[in-house]
Order: sequence, then C-alpha cells, then structure tokens
Amino acid sequence: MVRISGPAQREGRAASDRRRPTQGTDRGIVKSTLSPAGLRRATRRTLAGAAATVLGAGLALTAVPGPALAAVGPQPGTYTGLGFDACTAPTGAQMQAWREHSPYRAVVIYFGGVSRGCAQPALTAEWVAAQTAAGWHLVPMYVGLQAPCLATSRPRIDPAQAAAQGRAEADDAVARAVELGLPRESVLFYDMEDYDGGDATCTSAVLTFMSAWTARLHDQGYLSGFYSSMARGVADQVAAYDTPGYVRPDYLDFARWDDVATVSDPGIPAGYWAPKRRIKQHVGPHDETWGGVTINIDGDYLDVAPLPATRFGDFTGNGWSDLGYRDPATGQVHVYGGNGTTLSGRITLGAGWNGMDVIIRAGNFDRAGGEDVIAREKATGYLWLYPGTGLGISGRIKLGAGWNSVREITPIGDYDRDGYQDLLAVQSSTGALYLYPGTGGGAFPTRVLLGSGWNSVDELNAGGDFNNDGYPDVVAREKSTGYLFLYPGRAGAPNTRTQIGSGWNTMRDLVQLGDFDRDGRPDMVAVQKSSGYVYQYRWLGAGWASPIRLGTGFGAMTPLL
Ligand SMILES: [Ca+2]
Ligand SMILES: [Ca+2]
Ligand SMILES: [Ca+2]
Ligand SMILES: [Ca+2]
Repeated sequence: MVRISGPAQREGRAASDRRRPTQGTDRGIVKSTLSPAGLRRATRRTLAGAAATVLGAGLALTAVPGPALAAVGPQPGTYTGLGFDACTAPTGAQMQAWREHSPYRAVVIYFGGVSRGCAQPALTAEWVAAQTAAGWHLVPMYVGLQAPCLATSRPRIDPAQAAAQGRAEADDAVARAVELGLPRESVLFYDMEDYDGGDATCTSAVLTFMSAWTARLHDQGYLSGFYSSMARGVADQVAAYDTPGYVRPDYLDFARWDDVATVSDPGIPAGYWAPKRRIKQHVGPHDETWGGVTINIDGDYLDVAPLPATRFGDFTGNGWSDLGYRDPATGQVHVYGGNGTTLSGRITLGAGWNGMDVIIRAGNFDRAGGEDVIAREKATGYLWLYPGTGLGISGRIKLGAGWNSVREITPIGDYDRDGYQDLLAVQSSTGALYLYPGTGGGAFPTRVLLGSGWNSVDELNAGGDFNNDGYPDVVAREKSTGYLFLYPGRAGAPNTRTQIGSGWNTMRDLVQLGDFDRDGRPDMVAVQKSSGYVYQYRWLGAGWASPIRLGTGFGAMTPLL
C-alpha cells in the first residue's frame, strides 16, 4: 500500500515555535490595529459596499466571449515597481489616465470570492485584455472564506471542513479566472484578513485551507499567492514554510503600512518566497489623483517573475512534475501528480508492465502531446515508446531491438541539443557509456561513445542541469563506495566528475524528477531500501537539501520513473 505524505504531518509544530513580530515596534501594525481608518485591506474591501456584492459579482463575472480579445499572458508576469489596488476596478478611461500620468504599472483586481466587498462593473474579460495590452500587470485577488477566529459577519472557514473548502474555493477562483481570460500560470492570490486573537486551532484551519487551495490551483495549472498582514497571517505562513507536507503558496503579498517601498521585511527570512515572489502593500487607503482622475487606493510594491518551468517530469501537463512507479503485485504503472510539495491524484497507465525490465520516462520524446514512457521488453530485448497523452498512454511504437545488451537505460534530456530527447546506456559487456540521440521515434541513429569504465556505477541519473550551464548533466552512484558523483555535461563526453554525496547505497531507484518544486534547480527521488520511504532530494546548487519524505509504502514498488 502506497501512502502519500499529506497535511497530517504538519501538526507536529508547537504554537510557541511560530515567529511572531513584536507588535510594539511594528508601526504599521499598530496603526492598522488601532485606527479605524487603518483597517487592513480585507476588512475595508469586504465591508465596503456589502449590499452590492451579489449583484455586482453577478454583473462582473458574466463571461465575455469574443475572438477580438488580445492574448493575455500569465499575470502578474515579470515586474518590479509600484502598483495599487482599488476596491472597484477602475474604468478603462481611468486606467488610461493613470497609465499615462501615474508611476503605477500594476493593479490588484478583486476577481472573486464570497467576501469580496465591491461591485466590479468594469471587470470583464475585455477589460483584462485591454489593460494587459496597455502594459498593466494584474494581481488577481480572491476574497473568500475568512479565518475561523476572525470577528466578522462574513462566511468563515469551518475547521472540520478546511481542506474541502480550500479546494472548493480554488475551483471557484479558477472558474472566475477563466471567465476573465486569465490564463494558466497566473498567480491567484487569496486575501486572508489578518486574524489577530486566534489560537492554534485557528492557525491549523487556515494552514489546512491554504495548503488545499494551493495544491488545487496547481492541479489546474494556476499558481498560488497569499495576502495578509504581518502580525498573524504572514507569521503563520512563515512558520509553516518548510513544514513537511505543507503546500505553501508560491507568492506572498504582505501588508505593512510603513510607506517603505520594498519587498524585504525582518519578519520574512530572505530565502523565503525568493527570488521575485513577493508583493508588499506598504501604503494604506488614501486618495491619489493622476491625469485628473482620483481613486482611493492602497499602495503596493511588487517584485515578481514567473516560476521557472520544469524541463522534465510533467507527465500530466499542469506545469508540475510527477512521479511514476510500477506495482509488481498488479503489473500496473501509476503516476502521482506533483504539486511542488506533495503527491496526489494518481493516474494509471494500464497493466502488463511486469513483462518489462526497464521502464523510464523519456520527456516529450516524440514532441507530440505530453511526456512519454519508454520500456524494454524482457523476453525480446525490444525497446518500446509509449506516447503519453497527459491522462494515459496511446499505442506503442517499437524503437529497436537488441537493447538487452545494455543496462542503466536512462533519459538524459536533449544532451546534444538538437531538439530531441536522448537516452544514455552502459554496454554491459564493456562498461562503455553511450549516448543514443533521439529522433522522436523509430530506430536510433548510430550511438555515440561517451566514456569507459561505467560498470563501476550501478545507478545512473541524468538530464538535470546541476551546474546551470545549459547542458544536461549525469549523476552516478559508484557501486563499491556508495558515493554519488556529478559529471557535468557538455558537447561530447562529460567533464571530470565531482563527488556530491556519500552513503547512497542505502537507496535505490535514483530517478530524475525534473524541477519538482520549480525553484530553478533539478530534483531527484529515491527509495530508502530499509524503510520503503520515497524521498525528494532538492539540489541547492552546490549540495543537497535535507531529504523530504514524499511517501511511504514504496518498498515493493520498482522501478520509479
Ligand atoms: Ca504534472
Ligand atoms: Ca537530442
Ligand atoms: Ca549542466
Ligand atoms: Ca528544484
């Protein structure tokens, strides 16, 4: 039985471990806490114009189909600079005046949620297309269920239903985003009003809710953001940042009204939500006039860019790499969808795989549809390509015969950089390492000798760009020592190896995972022989982070792919 680590692991952290900024020295928080005019954005946005919410939302969310709309890229895209948010999205004419006369190039749009406060007569797909074409960066903000410990008449999270509610809110947010023409890879921010006065149950409910929100957005190809104030909402996210199983938001929008336009903050460790994953709301509500147009706004400072894309491992096509394995008891191959932190949503690639003694993922080998699977048939030595569809595989194609003379058949990405995915393998009789340049299907052209002496290694892993030079690299475990070595790739034979680990003979199935967490660096998975746990290994640029357990019960599951 394979179990996947989930939110249950999160509960080990004591409430006293949380980082909590000192309120007495936090002028922005004091201001927002004590002054009615300083109510944080969510309060103001949710309470203003409450009577108009339903009608306004209905009007605003009417889909506006039409082929004339300009293409909209993922929002907010790449931007460092000033932004603003207004309770109601300004009209096109107002936006034009501010585009011409104000320093702002980003605008927060309240695009959905039961707690959204203002009518949105302007906010349509046409508006979105027009504003992005005019050069505006949009920050989609969803104001849904609020923390259970918040004193509000608005709907709140039910701690017993927090995960289900987080998923449901994410589904609604995606529907609203689609109506507005906001494409996948856009960041959908959740506006969680700060919940001072809460307790551990409240924090737990918010984290469970947000974890489910983020995971569900990832399932659907959208990215997650979190907005709150520093006092509690952001402090809880900071405390949970590295908690195993917690699917943290990809981007952070934090409120500290100290008029300092920066995304740095002493309450947020520098390595968190970095690089370019932050927005600060640094100015509270006030009127500004540009080009003769006055709007009541909050001031924001953005430093954002899209997440790096994984180059490998996204079988399901939602932007996040996945993990596959064979269950020998059934002969089935399964693929668990990754969301950057955990695994969920298993799909099955059929049965009958016990006749194969090699099963690997091959990237998008045939350059059609999604990622593909390659397998070697034990009885014949034939190599087969199973084109992936994102949901499964379609009819197989024979790539060649005689493959039982090699071992460690390994995907290496596009090693020779001709646009096609390639394979590596070791000739069992000689220990020679060969590159098999892919052509997308059919027989491989002449293989290329890359090196000798490779019978001294018993695990090969390739395709990740560990030294960030644009060439896929090779990782190998030395049989006699259990050391892990990195062989930097280049045109021709790999460069001189460097040792990047020891003790790896306690593991098996060291498999490339692509960039699982989309931090721009390759990741790897392996099964611990003694426990059957599957671990993720994050490459940090010069070494590995502490392994992260992704699942248990993998003792009998082999191979991973
Ligand atoms: Ca995926
Ligand atoms: Ca190639
Ligand atoms: Ca490289
Ligand atoms: Ca990574």
